[in-house]
Amino acid sequence: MAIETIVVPDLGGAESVDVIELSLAQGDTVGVEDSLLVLESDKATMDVPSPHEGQLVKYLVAEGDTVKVGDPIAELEIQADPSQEVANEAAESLDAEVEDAAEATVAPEAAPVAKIEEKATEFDVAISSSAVDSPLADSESADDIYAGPAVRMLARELGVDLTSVPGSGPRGRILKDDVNDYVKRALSGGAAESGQDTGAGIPEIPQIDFSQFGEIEKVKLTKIQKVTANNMQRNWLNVPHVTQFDDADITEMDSFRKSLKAEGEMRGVRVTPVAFLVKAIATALEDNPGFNRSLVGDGESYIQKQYCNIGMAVDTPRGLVVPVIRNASSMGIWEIAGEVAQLAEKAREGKLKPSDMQGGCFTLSSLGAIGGNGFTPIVNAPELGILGVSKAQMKPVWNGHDFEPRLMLPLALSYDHRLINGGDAGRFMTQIVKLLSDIRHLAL
Ligand code: CAO
Repeated sequence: MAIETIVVPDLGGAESVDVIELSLAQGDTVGVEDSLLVLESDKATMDVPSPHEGQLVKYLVAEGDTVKVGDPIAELEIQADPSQEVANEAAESLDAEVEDAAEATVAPEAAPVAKIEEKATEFDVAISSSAVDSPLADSESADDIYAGPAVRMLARELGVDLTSVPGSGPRGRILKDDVNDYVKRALSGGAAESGQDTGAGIPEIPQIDFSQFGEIEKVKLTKIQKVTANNMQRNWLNVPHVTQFDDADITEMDSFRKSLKAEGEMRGVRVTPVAFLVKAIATALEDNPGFNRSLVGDGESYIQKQYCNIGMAVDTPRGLVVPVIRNASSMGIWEIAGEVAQLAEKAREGKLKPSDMQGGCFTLSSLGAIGGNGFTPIVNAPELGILGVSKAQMKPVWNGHDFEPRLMLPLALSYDHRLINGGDAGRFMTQIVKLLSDIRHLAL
């Protein structure tokens, strides 16, 4: 037997990373490819797989440490002369990982040395993660959970459904302590009382054999549909929603928009009401910074964002995606209109990268081109608010003397009532209505 020191492998460009999880306990037996620990950079989490079969002597780092390429991280006791068979096995499985990682649009140069899980916090959270996630994931929904292999193993041992466990780690990552706390709460009957449990105790919808009523077909959900389903349920259960409604008089805005048609044709840009909505939201977000926050998982603090990125829900044949328009408050209407069209096209062609869908502060969901009088959108947590926009219609509006035909745009603002109160929402909505009703204010 010999002692082998394992070092931090090539990190695909990241200079230093944090150790966020030690996957084994001292003395544990480890197989080739088993995760030794999990590292986290600004953009990704990485499982560091064991290159050998053996036993963990000790870790040379602790959770929370910062490490760089080549730093020693663990000592393994291994056979002095590992068989060629084992080495081949490792090489083969690393090759397989490269393919998996490439499929998941993760930087290919980083894949041979560490399993990389790109981060995402919005509707897209698992689009990038599942194909390179832990081999221990044992169910389809488990693929989309932000947790490392050791946590998944612990959850499996304890029979815990990770979709019900709120994560307290960075960006909601589920930690071992979260699983243990969940079990403790469940055993003491306190899971529901704590207000944090999102799944336990909810009666299941009965499974029905529909074929008894007629011909049926069972169709697999797309990846995006599965991610959307999980995120919608998570957000619906976690966020105490309130939805506030108003109508904006966009008569002038729409005639100005139409007057831009010829210039738009020259520029190759079509200006729809969505460009004005993005601009109005970005302006209101800057003036109402309370909406540009996110609650921290510990419930003790919030993050105040100084940047202003607006997510835009796009309806695609594969499902709903939310690309992000960056720094929207500093953009003009032409620029925003171009960005809206470009992102919508990329979304429909399935060409959005995970990074195109990250970093949103607030979401716009416009069903204006489709129809409807109104709807109550679900907050895209950890954002605090979402504006649902329905179809503008000519309506008779009382001007103090007569009814006038005006083009009215129905708006619905859903917000997270944990951080936003009705007064905040009223001011935010009133400003959006004012900006859309008199777009000269957008220039101020
Ligand atoms: N009222 C009336 N007409 C509207 C409108 C509104 N609120 N919003 C857009 N329109 C019009 C546009 O002006 C355009 O008509 P013209 O070319 O004659 O001017 C037409 O509708 C088509 O718009 P579009 O859909 O091509 O482009 P858009 O910029 O309005 O919207 C996008 C882009 C990506 C937001 C939209 O295509 C989309 O995917 N919406 C769906 C979002 C969604 O699914 N939300 C639900 C999420 S929660 O389940």
